[in-house]
Amino acid sequence: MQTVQTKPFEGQRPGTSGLRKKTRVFMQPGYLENFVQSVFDGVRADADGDFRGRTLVVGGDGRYYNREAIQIIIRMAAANGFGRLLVGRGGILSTPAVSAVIRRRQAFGGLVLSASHNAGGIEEDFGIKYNTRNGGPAPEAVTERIYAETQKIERYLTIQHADVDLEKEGGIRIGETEVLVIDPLEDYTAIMEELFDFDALRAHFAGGFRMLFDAMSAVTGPYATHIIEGRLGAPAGTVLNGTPLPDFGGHHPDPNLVHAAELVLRMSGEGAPDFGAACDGDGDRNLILGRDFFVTPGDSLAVIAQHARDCIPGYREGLAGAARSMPTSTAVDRVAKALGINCYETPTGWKFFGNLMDAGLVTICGEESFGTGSNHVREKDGLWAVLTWLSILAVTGKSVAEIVGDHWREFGRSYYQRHDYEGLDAAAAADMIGSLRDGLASLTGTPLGQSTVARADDFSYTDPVDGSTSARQGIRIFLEDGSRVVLRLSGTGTAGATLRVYLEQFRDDAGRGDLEEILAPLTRATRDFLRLRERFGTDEPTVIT
Ligand code: VG1
Ligand code: CO
Repeated sequence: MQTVQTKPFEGQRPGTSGLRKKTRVFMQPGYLENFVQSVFDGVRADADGDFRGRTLVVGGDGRYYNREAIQIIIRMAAANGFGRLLVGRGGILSTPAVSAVIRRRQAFGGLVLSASHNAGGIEEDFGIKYNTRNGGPAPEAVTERIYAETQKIERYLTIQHADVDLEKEGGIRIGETEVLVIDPLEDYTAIMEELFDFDALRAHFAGGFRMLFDAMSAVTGPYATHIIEGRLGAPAGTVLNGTPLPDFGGHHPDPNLVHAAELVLRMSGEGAPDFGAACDGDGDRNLILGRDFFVTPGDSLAVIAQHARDCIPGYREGLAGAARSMPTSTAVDRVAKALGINCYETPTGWKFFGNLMDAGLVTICGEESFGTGSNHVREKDGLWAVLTWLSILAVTGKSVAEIVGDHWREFGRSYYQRHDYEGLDAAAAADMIGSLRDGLASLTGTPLGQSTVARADDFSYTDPVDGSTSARQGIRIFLEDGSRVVLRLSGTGTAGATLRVYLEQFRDDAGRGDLEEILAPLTRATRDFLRLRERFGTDEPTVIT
Protein backbone atom coordinates (compact mmCIF):
# COMPACT_ATOMS: atom_id res chain seq x y z
CA MET A 1 0.00 0.00 0.00
CA GLN A 2 1.14 3.50 -0.77
CA THR A 3 0.22 6.69 1.05
CA VAL A 4 0.48 9.68 -1.26
CA GLN A 5 0.63 13.18 0.22
CA THR A 6 -1.83 15.62 -1.30
CA LYS A 7 -3.46 19.01 -0.76
CA PRO A 8 -7.12 20.00 -1.16
CA PHE A 9 -8.43 21.23 -4.52
CA GLU A 10 -11.01 23.95 -4.37
CA GLY A 11 -14.51 23.40 -5.68
CA GLN A 12 -14.99 19.67 -5.10
CA ARG A 13 -18.50 20.06 -3.74
CA PRO A 14 -20.88 17.65 -5.50
CA GLY A 15 -23.70 19.42 -7.37
CA THR A 16 -27.16 18.24 -8.39
CA SER A 17 -25.66 14.94 -9.51
CA GLY A 18 -22.09 14.39 -8.36
CA LEU A 19 -18.92 16.28 -9.19
CA ARG A 20 -18.70 17.55 -12.76
CA LYS A 21 -15.77 19.42 -14.25
CA LYS A 22 -13.88 19.78 -17.48
CA THR A 23 -12.06 16.55 -18.31
CA ARG A 24 -8.68 18.27 -18.08
CA VAL A 25 -9.49 19.35 -14.53
CA PHE A 26 -10.11 15.71 -13.62
CA MET A 27 -6.88 14.68 -15.37
CA GLN A 28 -4.69 16.84 -13.14
CA PRO A 29 -2.53 14.67 -10.89
CA GLY A 30 -4.40 14.02 -7.65
CA TYR A 31 -7.72 15.58 -8.63
CA LEU A 32 -9.76 12.41 -9.12
CA GLU A 33 -7.73 10.68 -6.38
CA ASN A 34 -8.58 13.40 -3.85
CA PHE A 35 -12.27 13.12 -4.56
CA VAL A 36 -12.35 9.32 -4.47
CA GLN A 37 -10.39 9.25 -1.21
CA SER A 38 -12.78 11.84 0.21
CA VAL A 39 -15.72 9.62 -0.73
CA PHE A 40 -14.13 6.66 1.03
CA ASP A 41 -13.25 8.73 4.10
CA GLY A 42 -16.69 10.34 4.06
CA VAL A 43 -18.59 7.04 4.09
CA ARG A 44 -16.20 4.84 6.07
CA ALA A 45 -18.24 5.35 9.23
CA ASP A 46 -21.30 3.92 7.42
CA ALA A 47 -19.23 0.73 6.95
CA ASP A 48 -18.48 0.63 10.69
CA GLY A 49 -15.05 2.02 9.94
CA ASP A 50 -13.93 -0.85 7.79
CA PHE A 51 -14.52 -1.78 4.14
CA ARG A 52 -13.53 -5.45 4.54
CA GLY A 53 -16.44 -7.62 3.49
CA ARG A 54 -17.98 -4.68 1.62
CA THR A 55 -18.63 -4.53 -2.10
CA LEU A 56 -18.13 -1.46 -4.28
CA VAL A 57 -19.58 -1.20 -7.81
CA VAL A 58 -17.68 0.81 -10.43
CA GLY A 59 -18.64 1.71 -13.98
CA GLY A 60 -19.20 4.58 -16.33
CA ASP A 61 -20.72 5.79 -19.56
CA GLY A 62 -17.64 5.13 -21.68
CA ARG A 63 -16.65 8.75 -22.17
CA TYR A 64 -13.10 9.98 -22.57
CA TYR A 65 -11.01 9.16 -19.44
CA ASN A 66 -13.51 6.50 -18.27
CA ARG A 67 -11.05 3.61 -18.42
CA GLU A 68 -8.13 5.52 -16.90
CA ALA A 69 -10.33 6.71 -14.06
CA ILE A 70 -11.55 3.16 -13.41
CA GLN A 71 -7.97 1.86 -13.12
CA ILE A 72 -7.19 4.62 -10.60
CA ILE A 73 -10.32 3.76 -8.60
CA ILE A 74 -9.57 0.02 -8.63
CA ARG A 75 -6.13 0.63 -7.11
CA MET A 76 -7.48 3.08 -4.54
CA ALA A 77 -10.41 0.87 -3.53
CA ALA A 78 -8.00 -2.02 -3.03
CA ALA A 79 -5.70 0.16 -0.94
CA ASN A 80 -8.68 1.31 1.12
CA GLY A 81 -9.50 -2.29 1.94
CA PHE A 82 -12.74 -3.05 0.07
CA GLY A 83 -13.56 -6.75 0.10
CA ARG A 84 -14.87 -6.87 -3.43
CA LEU A 85 -15.07 -4.65 -6.49
CA LEU A 86 -17.60 -5.21 -9.26
CA VAL A 87 -16.54 -3.47 -12.45
CA GLY A 88 -18.60 -3.36 -15.64
CA ARG A 89 -16.92 -5.05 -18.61
CA GLY A 90 -15.24 -2.45 -20.81
CA GLY A 91 -15.71 0.01 -17.93
CA ILE A 92 -19.37 0.24 -18.95
CA LEU A 93 -22.33 0.51 -16.62
CA SER A 94 -25.25 2.85 -17.15
CA THR A 95 -26.43 4.87 -14.17
CA PRO A 96 -29.58 2.75 -13.68
CA ALA A 97 -27.49 -0.41 -14.16
CA VAL A 98 -25.14 0.64 -11.34
CA SER A 99 -28.22 1.07 -9.19
CA ALA A 100 -29.46 -2.37 -10.25
CA VAL A 101 -26.12 -4.05 -9.50
CA ILE A 102 -25.81 -2.40 -6.07
CA ARG A 103 -29.29 -3.58 -5.11
CA ARG A 104 -29.19 -7.09 -6.52
CA ARG A 105 -25.72 -7.88 -5.20
CA GLN A 106 -26.14 -6.15 -1.84
CA ALA A 107 -23.19 -3.87 -2.44
CA PHE A 108 -22.17 -1.17 -0.01
CA GLY A 109 -22.14 1.51 -2.69
CA GLY A 110 -20.96 2.46 -6.14
CA LEU A 111 -19.07 5.03 -8.15
CA VAL A 112 -20.51 6.14 -11.48
CA LEU A 113 -18.24 7.89 -13.94
CA SER A 114 -20.26 10.22 -16.10
CA ALA A 115 -21.14 13.79 -16.83
CA SER A 116 -24.50 12.54 -18.07
CA HIS A 117 -25.78 14.47 -21.10
CA ASN A 118 -22.79 16.82 -21.20
CA ALA A 119 -20.43 16.40 -24.16
CA GLY A 120 -17.38 14.14 -23.73
CA GLY A 121 -13.75 14.40 -24.83
CA ILE A 122 -10.53 15.87 -23.52
CA GLU A 123 -11.89 19.41 -23.98
CA GLU A 124 -15.36 18.55 -22.69
CA ASP A 125 -16.80 17.21 -19.45
CA PHE A 126 -16.17 14.40 -17.01
CA GLY A 127 -17.89 13.52 -13.75
CA ILE A 128 -18.15 11.15 -10.84
CA LYS A 129 -20.96 10.44 -8.39
CA TYR A 130 -21.33 8.19 -5.41
CA ASN A 131 -24.36 5.97 -4.82
CA THR A 132 -25.23 4.46 -1.47
CA ARG A 133 -26.39 0.96 -0.55
CA ASN A 134 -30.00 1.57 -1.61
CA GLY A 135 -28.60 2.05 -5.12
CA GLY A 136 -29.47 5.74 -5.21
CA PRO A 137 -27.44 8.94 -5.42
CA ALA A 138 -25.90 9.89 -2.09
CA PRO A 139 -28.25 12.21 -0.18
CA GLU A 140 -27.12 15.69 0.75
CA ALA A 141 -25.95 14.70 4.23
CA VAL A 142 -23.48 12.28 2.61
CA THR A 143 -22.33 14.59 -0.18
CA GLU A 144 -21.69 17.29 2.40
CA ARG A 145 -19.54 14.89 4.42
CA ILE A 146 -17.61 14.03 1.26
CA TYR A 147 -17.17 17.72 0.51
CA ALA A 148 -15.88 18.35 4.03
CA GLU A 149 -13.25 15.63 3.45
CA THR A 150 -12.14 17.23 0.17
CA GLN A 151 -11.40 20.43 2.07
CA LYS A 152 -9.05 18.87 4.57
CA ILE A 153 -7.55 15.95 2.69
CA GLU A 154 -3.82 15.38 3.24
CA ARG A 155 -3.21 11.93 1.79
CA TYR A 156 -4.75 9.30 -0.43
CA LEU A 157 -4.20 5.56 -0.47
CA THR A 158 -3.29 3.52 -3.51
CA ILE A 159 -1.45 0.35 -4.37
CA GLN A 160 1.07 -0.55 -7.02
CA HIS A 161 -0.57 -2.89 -9.49
CA ALA A 162 -0.78 -3.34 -13.23
CA ASP A 163 -3.97 -2.24 -15.01
CA VAL A 164 -6.81 -4.74 -14.77
CA ASP A 165 -7.98 -6.17 -18.10
CA LEU A 166 -11.46 -4.64 -18.31
CA GLU A 167 -12.38 -6.53 -21.48
CA LYS A 168 -12.51 -9.98 -19.93
CA GLU A 169 -15.17 -11.06 -17.45
CA GLY A 170 -13.67 -12.79 -14.43
CA GLY A 171 -11.86 -12.15 -11.20
CA ILE A 172 -8.37 -11.36 -9.93
CA ARG A 173 -7.03 -10.45 -6.51
CA ILE A 174 -5.30 -7.19 -5.72
CA GLY A 175 -4.00 -7.40 -2.18
CA GLU A 176 -6.97 -8.47 -0.07
CA THR A 177 -9.48 -7.26 -2.65
CA GLU A 178 -11.30 -9.42 -5.16
CA VAL A 179 -11.80 -7.53 -8.42
CA LEU A 180 -14.58 -8.98 -10.56
CA VAL A 181 -15.23 -7.80 -14.10
CA ILE A 182 -18.95 -8.42 -14.65
CA ASP A 183 -21.42 -8.40 -17.53
CA PRO A 184 -22.89 -4.87 -17.44
CA LEU A 185 -26.20 -6.05 -18.92
CA GLU A 186 -27.13 -8.99 -16.72
CA ASP A 187 -28.63 -7.47 -13.56
CA TYR A 188 -30.36 -4.68 -15.42
CA THR A 189 -31.93 -6.98 -17.99
CA ALA A 190 -33.13 -9.31 -15.24
CA ILE A 191 -34.98 -6.45 -13.55
CA MET A 192 -36.57 -5.35 -16.83
CA GLU A 193 -37.71 -8.90 -17.43
CA GLU A 194 -39.33 -9.04 -13.99
CA LEU A 195 -41.25 -5.82 -14.63
CA PHE A 196 -42.31 -6.07 -18.26
CA ASP A 197 -44.08 -8.71 -20.32
CA PHE A 198 -41.26 -9.52 -22.77
CA ASP A 199 -43.41 -12.06 -24.63
CA ALA A 200 -46.14 -9.52 -25.30
CA LEU A 201 -43.60 -6.91 -26.44
CA ARG A 202 -41.92 -9.47 -28.67
CA ALA A 203 -45.30 -10.32 -30.21
CA HIS A 204 -45.92 -6.63 -30.78
CA PHE A 205 -42.72 -6.27 -32.80
CA ALA A 206 -43.46 -9.52 -34.61
CA GLY A 207 -46.80 -7.96 -35.61
CA GLY A 208 -45.00 -5.20 -37.50
CA PHE A 209 -44.67 -2.46 -34.89
CA ARG A 210 -41.75 -0.22 -35.77
CA MET A 211 -39.59 1.95 -33.56
CA LEU A 212 -36.26 3.76 -33.58
CA PHE A 213 -34.08 4.07 -30.54
CA ASP A 214 -31.18 6.53 -30.60
CA ALA A 215 -28.44 5.60 -28.12
CA MET A 216 -26.58 8.78 -29.08
CA SER A 217 -23.25 6.88 -29.18
CA ALA A 218 -23.49 6.59 -25.42
CA VAL A 219 -23.98 3.95 -22.77
CA THR A 220 -27.45 2.67 -23.64
CA GLY A 221 -26.26 1.27 -26.99
CA PRO A 222 -25.37 -2.18 -25.62
CA TYR A 223 -28.43 -2.28 -23.34
CA ALA A 224 -30.89 -1.32 -26.06
CA THR A 225 -29.34 -3.60 -28.65
CA HIS A 226 -29.49 -6.52 -26.22
CA ILE A 227 -33.02 -5.88 -24.96
CA ILE A 228 -34.90 -4.27 -27.85
CA GLU A 229 -33.28 -6.03 -30.79
CA GLY A 230 -32.01 -9.17 -29.02
CA ARG A 231 -34.69 -10.09 -26.51
CA LEU A 232 -37.73 -8.37 -28.01
CA GLY A 233 -36.87 -9.18 -31.62
CA ALA A 234 -37.08 -5.68 -33.08
CA PRO A 235 -35.43 -5.65 -36.51
CA ALA A 236 -31.69 -4.91 -36.75
CA GLY A 237 -31.27 -1.18 -37.28
CA THR A 238 -33.91 -0.29 -34.69
CA VAL A 239 -31.08 0.94 -32.45
CA LEU A 240 -29.20 3.91 -33.88
CA ASN A 241 -25.72 5.02 -32.77
CA GLY A 242 -25.47 1.91 -30.64
CA THR A 243 -21.72 1.88 -29.95
CA PRO A 244 -20.53 3.96 -26.99
CA LEU A 245 -17.83 6.37 -28.18
CA PRO A 246 -15.45 8.38 -25.97
CA ASP A 247 -16.64 11.64 -27.56
CA PHE A 248 -20.21 10.49 -28.35
CA GLY A 249 -19.39 11.07 -32.00
CA GLY A 250 -18.79 14.75 -31.28
CA HIS A 251 -22.40 15.30 -30.17
CA HIS A 252 -24.08 16.13 -26.89
CA PRO A 253 -25.66 12.87 -25.70
CA ASP A 254 -28.67 14.89 -24.62
CA PRO A 255 -32.02 13.44 -25.66
CA ASN A 256 -34.00 16.55 -26.50
CA LEU A 257 -35.36 18.05 -29.71
CA VAL A 258 -32.16 20.01 -30.32
CA HIS A 259 -29.54 17.33 -29.80
CA ALA A 260 -31.53 14.34 -31.04
CA ALA A 261 -32.28 16.15 -34.30
CA GLU A 262 -31.42 13.11 -36.46
CA LEU A 263 -34.01 10.99 -34.66
CA VAL A 264 -36.60 13.77 -34.76
CA LEU A 265 -36.16 13.99 -38.52
CA ARG A 266 -36.57 10.25 -38.98
CA MET A 267 -39.72 10.36 -36.86
CA SER A 268 -41.41 12.87 -39.11
CA GLY A 269 -43.56 12.25 -42.14
CA GLU A 270 -46.05 9.56 -43.09
CA GLY A 271 -43.62 6.71 -43.47
CA ALA A 272 -42.06 7.29 -40.06
CA PRO A 273 -42.05 4.51 -37.44
CA ASP A 274 -44.71 4.29 -34.72
CA PHE A 275 -42.43 5.17 -31.84
CA GLY A 276 -39.10 6.95 -31.33
CA ALA A 277 -36.94 7.26 -28.24
CA ALA A 278 -33.47 8.27 -27.12
CA CYS A 279 -31.41 8.19 -23.94
CA ASP A 280 -28.60 10.36 -22.60
CA GLY A 281 -24.90 9.72 -21.95
CA ASP A 282 -25.33 7.62 -18.81
CA GLY A 283 -28.72 6.15 -19.69
CA ASP A 284 -30.92 7.77 -17.07
CA ARG A 285 -32.78 10.27 -19.28
CA ASN A 286 -35.29 9.58 -22.03
CA LEU A 287 -36.94 11.30 -24.98
CA ILE A 288 -40.31 9.98 -26.16
CA LEU A 289 -41.55 10.66 -29.70
CA GLY A 290 -44.49 9.56 -31.79
CA ARG A 291 -44.83 10.11 -35.51
CA ASP A 292 -44.53 13.89 -35.80
CA PHE A 293 -45.20 14.12 -32.08
CA PHE A 294 -43.09 15.09 -29.06
CA VAL A 295 -44.13 14.09 -25.56
CA THR A 296 -42.98 16.57 -22.93
CA PRO A 297 -41.33 14.90 -19.94
CA GLY A 298 -44.07 16.22 -17.63
CA ASP A 299 -46.79 14.69 -19.81
CA SER A 300 -44.79 11.49 -20.14
CA LEU A 301 -44.62 11.14 -16.36
CA ALA A 302 -48.36 11.74 -16.05
CA VAL A 303 -49.20 9.26 -18.81
CA ILE A 304 -46.96 6.60 -17.26
CA ALA A 305 -48.59 7.06 -13.86
CA GLN A 306 -52.01 6.86 -15.52
CA HIS A 307 -51.35 3.60 -17.40
CA ALA A 308 -48.72 1.70 -15.40
CA ARG A 309 -51.14 -0.54 -13.51
CA ASP A 310 -53.11 -1.64 -16.54
CA CYS A 311 -50.23 -2.02 -18.99
CA ILE A 312 -47.24 -3.35 -17.04
CA PRO A 313 -47.17 -6.53 -14.94
CA GLY A 314 -44.66 -5.03 -12.48
CA TYR A 315 -47.22 -2.42 -11.40
CA ARG A 316 -50.32 -4.64 -11.33
CA GLU A 317 -50.76 -3.89 -7.63
CA GLY A 318 -51.12 -0.18 -8.41
CA LEU A 319 -48.94 2.72 -7.36
CA ALA A 320 -48.15 3.57 -3.76
CA GLY A 321 -47.67 7.20 -4.68
CA ALA A 322 -46.01 9.48 -7.20
CA ALA A 323 -43.39 12.21 -6.92
CA ARG A 324 -42.01 14.95 -9.11
CA SER A 325 -39.34 17.57 -8.70
CA MET A 326 -40.71 21.00 -7.92
CA PRO A 327 -40.10 22.63 -11.35
CA THR A 328 -41.71 19.65 -13.15
CA SER A 329 -45.18 20.29 -14.56
CA THR A 330 -48.17 19.52 -12.36
CA ALA A 331 -49.68 17.09 -14.89
CA VAL A 332 -48.83 14.08 -12.72
CA ASP A 333 -50.50 15.69 -9.70
CA ARG A 334 -53.84 15.51 -11.46
CA VAL A 335 -53.37 11.83 -12.29
CA ALA A 336 -52.35 11.09 -8.70
CA LYS A 337 -55.48 12.82 -7.47
CA ALA A 338 -57.64 10.74 -9.79
CA LEU A 339 -55.90 7.57 -8.63
CA GLY A 340 -56.35 8.58 -5.00
CA ILE A 341 -52.63 8.50 -4.23
CA ASN A 342 -50.23 11.09 -2.82
CA CYS A 343 -48.01 13.14 -5.09
CA TYR A 344 -44.85 14.48 -3.45
CA GLU A 345 -42.96 17.57 -4.60
CA THR A 346 -39.18 17.41 -4.09
CA PRO A 347 -36.21 19.61 -4.98
CA THR A 348 -34.42 19.04 -8.29
CA GLY A 349 -32.18 15.96 -8.37
CA TRP A 350 -32.98 12.26 -8.15
CA LYS A 351 -31.40 11.90 -4.70
CA PHE A 352 -34.53 13.41 -3.14
CA PHE A 353 -36.73 10.54 -4.33
CA GLY A 354 -34.65 7.87 -2.57
CA ASN A 355 -36.16 8.14 0.90
CA LEU A 356 -39.71 8.25 -0.46
CA MET A 357 -39.13 5.06 -2.44
CA ASP A 358 -37.27 3.31 0.40
CA ALA A 359 -40.17 4.09 2.73
CA GLY A 360 -42.67 2.66 0.25
CA LEU A 361 -44.41 6.01 -0.20
CA VAL A 362 -43.93 6.32 -3.96
CA THR A 363 -43.64 4.00 -6.93
CA ILE A 364 -43.14 6.38 -9.85
CA CYS A 365 -41.08 9.58 -9.98
CA GLY A 366 -40.04 12.08 -12.59
CA GLU A 367 -38.37 15.34 -13.48
CA GLU A 368 -38.96 17.79 -16.30
CA SER A 369 -35.38 17.22 -17.46
CA PHE A 370 -36.33 14.05 -19.36
CA GLY A 371 -36.05 11.85 -16.29
CA THR A 372 -38.57 9.20 -15.26
CA GLY A 373 -38.21 6.11 -13.16
CA SER A 374 -39.70 3.86 -10.53
CA ASN A 375 -38.81 1.99 -7.39
CA HIS A 376 -37.28 -0.91 -9.38
CA VAL A 377 -33.96 0.93 -8.89
CA ARG A 378 -33.07 4.21 -7.18
CA GLU A 379 -32.03 6.18 -10.27
CA LYS A 380 -34.03 7.55 -13.11
CA ASP A 381 -34.01 5.05 -15.91
CA GLY A 382 -34.13 5.92 -19.60
CA LEU A 383 -34.62 2.47 -21.07
CA TRP A 384 -37.24 1.65 -18.45
CA ALA A 385 -39.24 4.65 -19.66
CA VAL A 386 -38.92 3.38 -23.22
CA LEU A 387 -40.14 -0.11 -22.27
CA THR A 388 -42.94 1.51 -20.27
CA TRP A 389 -44.13 3.46 -23.29
CA LEU A 390 -43.73 0.40 -25.50
CA SER A 391 -45.99 -1.51 -23.10
CA ILE A 392 -48.59 1.26 -23.08
CA LEU A 393 -48.61 1.34 -26.87
CA ALA A 394 -48.77 -2.44 -27.14
CA VAL A 395 -51.59 -2.91 -24.63
CA THR A 396 -53.76 0.03 -25.74
CA GLY A 397 -53.06 -0.36 -29.45
CA LYS A 398 -53.11 3.44 -29.70
CA SER A 399 -50.52 5.78 -31.19
CA VAL A 400 -48.33 8.03 -29.05
CA ALA A 401 -50.34 11.07 -30.14
CA GLU A 402 -53.65 9.36 -29.30
CA ILE A 403 -52.42 8.38 -25.84
CA VAL A 404 -51.40 11.96 -25.04
CA GLY A 405 -54.52 13.43 -26.69
CA ASP A 406 -56.74 11.18 -24.57
CA HIS A 407 -54.79 12.23 -21.50
CA TRP A 408 -55.31 15.92 -22.25
CA ARG A 409 -59.02 15.39 -22.83
CA GLU A 410 -59.39 13.68 -19.50
CA PHE A 411 -57.06 15.76 -17.35
CA GLY A 412 -56.46 19.02 -19.19
CA ARG A 413 -52.99 20.13 -20.25
CA SER A 414 -50.05 21.85 -18.60
CA TYR A 415 -48.59 24.11 -21.28
CA TYR A 416 -44.99 23.97 -20.24
CA GLN A 417 -41.49 25.01 -21.29
CA ARG A 418 -38.06 25.26 -19.76
CA HIS A 419 -35.82 28.05 -21.00
CA ASP A 420 -32.10 27.70 -20.29
CA TYR A 421 -29.67 30.60 -20.34
CA GLU A 422 -26.24 29.01 -20.47
CA GLY A 423 -22.79 30.48 -20.01
CA LEU A 424 -23.91 33.46 -17.92
CA ASP A 425 -21.52 35.39 -15.75
CA ALA A 426 -21.69 33.44 -12.49
CA ALA A 427 -21.47 36.46 -10.18
CA ALA A 428 -24.18 38.37 -12.07
CA ALA A 429 -26.46 35.35 -12.03
CA ALA A 430 -25.96 34.77 -8.30
CA ASP A 431 -26.58 38.45 -7.73
CA MET A 432 -29.86 38.32 -9.65
CA ILE A 433 -31.13 35.33 -7.67
CA GLY A 434 -30.00 36.98 -4.44
CA SER A 435 -31.88 40.19 -5.06
CA LEU A 436 -34.96 38.29 -6.21
CA ARG A 437 -34.89 36.31 -3.00
CA ASP A 438 -34.72 39.49 -0.96
CA GLY A 439 -37.71 40.97 -2.77
CA LEU A 440 -39.99 37.92 -2.71
CA ALA A 441 -42.34 39.11 0.02
CA SER A 442 -43.15 42.34 -1.80
CA LEU A 443 -43.94 40.59 -5.11
CA THR A 444 -47.47 39.61 -4.13
CA GLY A 445 -49.98 41.81 -5.91
CA THR A 446 -47.63 43.04 -8.64
CA PRO A 447 -48.74 42.48 -12.23
CA LEU A 448 -46.88 39.93 -14.38
CA GLY A 449 -47.94 39.41 -18.00
CA GLN A 450 -51.68 38.94 -18.17
CA SER A 451 -52.02 38.23 -14.49
CA THR A 452 -50.92 39.23 -10.99
CA VAL A 453 -48.54 37.56 -8.56
CA ALA A 454 -50.56 35.65 -5.98
CA ARG A 455 -47.62 34.35 -3.98
CA ALA A 456 -43.85 33.92 -4.32
CA ASP A 457 -41.34 31.94 -2.29
CA ASP A 458 -38.00 30.15 -2.35
CA PHE A 459 -38.80 26.45 -2.26
CA SER A 460 -37.78 24.70 0.92
CA TYR A 461 -38.19 20.96 1.32
CA THR A 462 -38.52 18.90 4.44
CA ASP A 463 -38.04 15.21 3.75
CA PRO A 464 -41.13 13.46 5.16
CA VAL A 465 -39.07 10.38 6.01
CA ASP A 466 -35.98 11.65 7.81
CA GLY A 467 -37.02 15.25 8.51
CA SER A 468 -33.94 16.75 6.81
CA THR A 469 -34.48 20.17 5.28
CA SER A 470 -33.13 21.57 2.02
CA ALA A 471 -33.70 25.29 1.63
CA ARG A 472 -33.25 27.64 -1.34
CA GLN A 473 -34.23 25.09 -3.96
CA GLY A 474 -35.73 27.48 -6.49
CA ILE A 475 -37.84 30.60 -6.64
CA ARG A 476 -41.51 30.01 -7.33
CA ILE A 477 -43.87 32.70 -8.53
CA PHE A 478 -47.54 31.72 -8.56
CA LEU A 479 -49.97 33.90 -10.50
CA GLU A 480 -53.66 34.56 -9.92
CA ASP A 481 -54.59 32.79 -13.18
CA GLY A 482 -52.98 29.54 -11.99
CA SER A 483 -49.79 29.82 -14.01
CA ARG A 484 -46.39 29.46 -12.46
CA VAL A 485 -42.81 30.59 -13.09
CA VAL A 486 -39.87 28.86 -11.42
CA LEU A 487 -36.29 30.13 -11.46
CA ARG A 488 -33.15 28.36 -10.38
CA LEU A 489 -29.48 28.05 -11.19
CA SER A 490 -28.18 24.76 -12.56
CA GLY A 491 -26.06 22.57 -10.31
CA THR A 492 -24.58 20.42 -13.08
CA GLY A 493 -22.81 22.92 -15.34
CA THR A 494 -19.05 23.16 -15.69
CA ALA A 495 -18.64 26.70 -17.04
CA GLY A 496 -20.19 29.96 -15.82
CA ALA A 497 -23.78 29.80 -14.60
CA THR A 498 -26.92 28.43 -16.23
CA LEU A 499 -30.23 30.03 -15.37
CA ARG A 500 -33.29 27.83 -15.79
CA VAL A 501 -36.67 29.47 -16.22
CA TYR A 502 -39.63 27.07 -16.02
CA LEU A 503 -42.98 28.33 -17.33
CA GLU A 504 -46.28 26.56 -16.83
CA GLN A 505 -49.88 27.39 -17.57
CA PHE A 506 -52.69 24.90 -17.06
CA ARG A 507 -55.74 24.83 -19.34
CA ASP A 508 -58.61 22.42 -19.35
CA ASP A 509 -58.94 22.69 -23.13
CA ALA A 510 -58.26 19.11 -24.23
CA GLY A 511 -54.80 20.28 -25.27
CA ARG A 512 -56.06 22.13 -28.33
CA GLY A 513 -54.07 25.32 -27.68
CA ASP A 514 -50.80 26.40 -29.26
CA LEU A 515 -47.94 26.04 -26.81
CA GLU A 516 -45.89 29.03 -27.99
CA GLU A 517 -48.90 31.29 -28.16
CA ILE A 518 -50.19 30.40 -24.73
CA LEU A 519 -46.84 30.86 -23.03
CA ALA A 520 -45.79 33.99 -24.97
CA PRO A 521 -47.19 36.66 -22.60
CA LEU A 522 -45.76 34.95 -19.52
CA THR A 523 -42.41 34.44 -21.24
CA ARG A 524 -42.15 38.07 -22.30
CA ALA A 525 -43.19 39.37 -18.89
CA THR A 526 -40.75 37.11 -17.06
CA ARG A 527 -37.82 38.22 -19.21
CA ASP A 528 -38.66 41.86 -18.63
CA PHE A 529 -39.24 41.37 -14.94
CA LEU A 530 -35.84 39.68 -14.58
CA ARG A 531 -34.23 42.41 -16.72
CA LEU A 532 -32.30 39.68 -18.50
CA ARG A 533 -31.22 41.84 -21.42
CA GLU A 534 -29.90 44.51 -19.14
CA ARG A 535 -28.06 42.07 -16.89
CA PHE A 536 -26.67 39.61 -19.42
CA GLY A 537 -26.83 41.40 -22.76
CA THR A 538 -29.48 39.02 -24.13
CA ASP A 539 -32.83 37.64 -23.14
CA GLU A 540 -32.94 34.84 -25.71
CA PRO A 541 -32.46 31.42 -24.09
CA THR A 542 -29.75 29.12 -25.48
CA VAL A 543 -31.95 26.01 -25.20
CA ILE A 544 -35.71 25.60 -24.96
CA THR A 545 -37.12 22.24 -23.94
C1 VG1 B 1 -30.15 18.85 -14.16
C2 VG1 B 1 -31.65 18.67 -14.19
C3 VG1 B 1 -32.10 17.80 -13.04
C4 VG1 B 1 -31.34 16.47 -13.08
C5 VG1 B 1 -29.85 16.71 -13.13
C6 VG1 B 1 -29.07 15.43 -13.31
O1 VG1 B 1 -29.78 19.50 -12.96
O2 VG1 B 1 -32.31 19.91 -14.16
O3 VG1 B 1 -33.48 17.60 -13.10
O4 VG1 B 1 -31.65 15.69 -11.96
O5 VG1 B 1 -29.52 17.58 -14.20
O6 VG1 B 1 -29.49 14.74 -14.46
P1 VG1 B 1 -29.45 21.09 -12.90
O7 VG1 B 1 -29.02 21.34 -11.49
O8 VG1 B 1 -28.40 21.36 -13.93
O9 VG1 B 1 -30.74 21.77 -13.26
V1 VG1 B 1 -28.40 13.75 -15.27
O10 VG1 B 1 -29.14 12.97 -16.48
O11 VG1 B 1 -27.23 14.78 -15.47
O12 VG1 B 1 -27.80 12.62 -14.13
CO1 CO C 1 -27.98 11.43 -17.15
